Order: sequence, then structure tokens, then C-alpha cells
Amino acid sequence: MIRLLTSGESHGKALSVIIEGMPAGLKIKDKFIDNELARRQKGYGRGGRMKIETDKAEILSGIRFGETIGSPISIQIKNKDFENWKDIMRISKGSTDKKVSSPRPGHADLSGVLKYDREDIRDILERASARETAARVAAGAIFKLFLAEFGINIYSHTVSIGEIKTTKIVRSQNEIENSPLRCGDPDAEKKMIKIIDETKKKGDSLGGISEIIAKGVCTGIGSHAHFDRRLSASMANAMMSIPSVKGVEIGEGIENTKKFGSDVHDEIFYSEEKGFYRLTNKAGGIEGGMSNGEDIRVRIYLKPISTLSKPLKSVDINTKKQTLAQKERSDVCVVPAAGVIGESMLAYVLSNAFLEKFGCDCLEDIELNYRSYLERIANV
Ligand code: EPS
Repeated sequence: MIRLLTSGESHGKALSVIIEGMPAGLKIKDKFIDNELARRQKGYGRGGRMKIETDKAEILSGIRFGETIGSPISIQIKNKDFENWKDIMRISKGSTDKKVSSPRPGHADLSGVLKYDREDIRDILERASARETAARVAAGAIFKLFLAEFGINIYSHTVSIGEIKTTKIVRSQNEIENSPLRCGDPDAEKKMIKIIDETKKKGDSLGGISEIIAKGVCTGIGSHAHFDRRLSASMANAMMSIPSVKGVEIGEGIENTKKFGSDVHDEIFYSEEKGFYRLTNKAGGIEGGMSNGEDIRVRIYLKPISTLSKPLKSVDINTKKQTLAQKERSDVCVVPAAGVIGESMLAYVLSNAFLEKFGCDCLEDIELNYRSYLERIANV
């Protein structure tokens, strides 16, 4: 089992992550983690902060001569912006007269400040910030490298921004990666860019949908046998933990609620060459809480982010007077970045379930278990 722990405030010194439970013998490609971090920082609609940061992973433990050694892997990502926040975010004794006192509707601010008995909303917003997801993406890079050893690859693309939606994919994965919104449909993307520009002018924000796809997952990851071993449940849990995500759909799950059972289930066929196979994948690669050998497809639904440059009404926590929410520098739309974070979370869930099935300590043992399992189910 993998244990994953992140720490760090948005404008503190650094973010860090510890990954415990990764097997020994996994080769860590030099630039791979930094490339993944850079993918998360991109996307049309990000705010000024991304011009300050160039996220770089500093590996502190768990890797020697380019290979995991079975001990906890720890990674640190420095916040360059800390230089500008040194006084406000100082660790030693002190105080500030720049306290945040107007909670943003939709954010953790109000519930957090009450629950944790803080006088400054900054004590809450710093950790609630989506900056934390950079640490998850660094860990996600390690999980992706692990899964790639078994032919599993994970991608994502933007399906909608605001009301502009597309299910068309005419671009290659490489083209998607290099497009402004990581979208498969250039025509829809133009409209998405236009609506982001208009929204920015209005001081507002936008949500949308991103789809994450895992290819090459064998049958039988996860289990029907108990609620906490269902792969679909772990995926929903992981995806819902991404800031702004308010809904998760596996395969055509939401659309399928409007149809008959005969329209939505993927019929089963068999041939000597292919073994069991399907002609459709409306289930998104999961049946009964287990992978079924098809592509795993999950969509995350994001609300528009709650930090608005034209703020909503709020109440000052000290004076209790009606006011406007704290104005913070912010992004307009983070859907393309959320796709990259979703890839990391899916890589985490799949790695965990994969290790549960095939064992943990070293890559060689896992490979043996994996090959013999594939052989057995191919000969059924
Ligand atoms: C965020 C506000 C912005 C975002 C930040 C999340 O930060 P700042 O207030 O420093 O401009 O850019 O996201 C990141 C820093 C990141 O790396 O994703 C918020 O309010 O949650």
C-alpha cells in the first residue's frame, strides 16, 4: 500500500511530498518530474502567479543512482514567491497588520477560520490553495513511471469550459499537450479562449470538465468484494479531493442515467485472437469495482474557482459588517491544469490497487506476479 503525504503553504517556503511504499528498482528519468510540473503550470486562463513560479522538483530521499531503493521518497518544490511574502509568512514569532478578514464565498475561508480558531483567514487560505497540487503532481510523475513499466499510460484532455463543450478529438495527444487549453478540438478551443477572455474582463471565473484516460490497464485491478476496494470508489475519492472538483463521472455514467439498461451496457464477445472483448466502452473500463481491460475513462467536473477579482458579498469576521470578499490575485480558469492533477490522482489510485494485487517490494517480483496472472487469465 502507498502512503502519500503533502505539506506546504501557497506562499510558504516550499511544498513537499513523501511517498511511502513504492517498490525498489524503478528507474526515475531525470527530467520527467519537472516536465509534469511544467504541464500543470500551463493552460490559458492562469493568473500572474504562474509567471513567477517555475516549479522544479528537488528529490531529497528514496532514490539512488537514478533508481528507487524501497525507502520513502521525498520531494521538495520551492515557492519562488516566498521571497515576496517573507514577512507575512514568517515561521518565527511575529504578527502582521495585513490580516485577511473577509471570507470568499465558495472557499475554505469561513468554515476554516471558525473551526481552527484563527484570527487571520490567511492561516486557512494558504493551505486550501490549489498550489498544494504541485506536490501531488510530483508524486504522480513517480506513479506514472511505475505504471509505464507495465504498459499503462495516462492522458487527459479538456472537454468543456463554461458552456462550450466538445466530445470531438481531432488532435493527436502531442498536439493536445501543446495546445493552449489541452483540448482535442481546435474549433471548440477558439470559443473557449474567447469566453475566458470575456470572463477575465468581467472579473469572473469559469469551470468546466476534463477527461482523464488510462490505457493498458489489465482486467481485475480493484475488487467487487468490499466497498473500500472498489476501484471506482477510490477514483471518485481521489478526484473529489482536487480543489474545485464537484462531480466525477466514470465512462458515460451521467448520460447513462437517462437511458435504458439495454442501451448502456457493453456487450461481451469472444474470439481466439482477442479473447473476451467489447465493441463499446460506456462503462469507462470499470465493472463491479474492477477494471475490465478497456480504457479507464473518468471525467472531473469543476466549479468556477471561488477567488474572484470582482468579489462577491461577504461579512467581515471581526466587525460582522457586510462587505466584499477578500480580493486575491487569481486564475480565471484552471480546467487544463486540473486534467494534469487528475492524471496524477488516477496514477496514484491505479498504482495502489496494482501493488495490492501484485505485491510491493521490488519491481522484479511484481513483474513475475503480473506476467503469471496475465498468462492465467489468457488461458481461461
Ligand atoms: C490560488 C491563487 C493563485 C493561484 C494558486 C491558487 O495564487 P496566488 O494567490 O499566489 O496568485 O495561482 O495556484 C498556484 C499557485 C498553483 O501553483 O496552482 C488559490 O487561491 O487557490
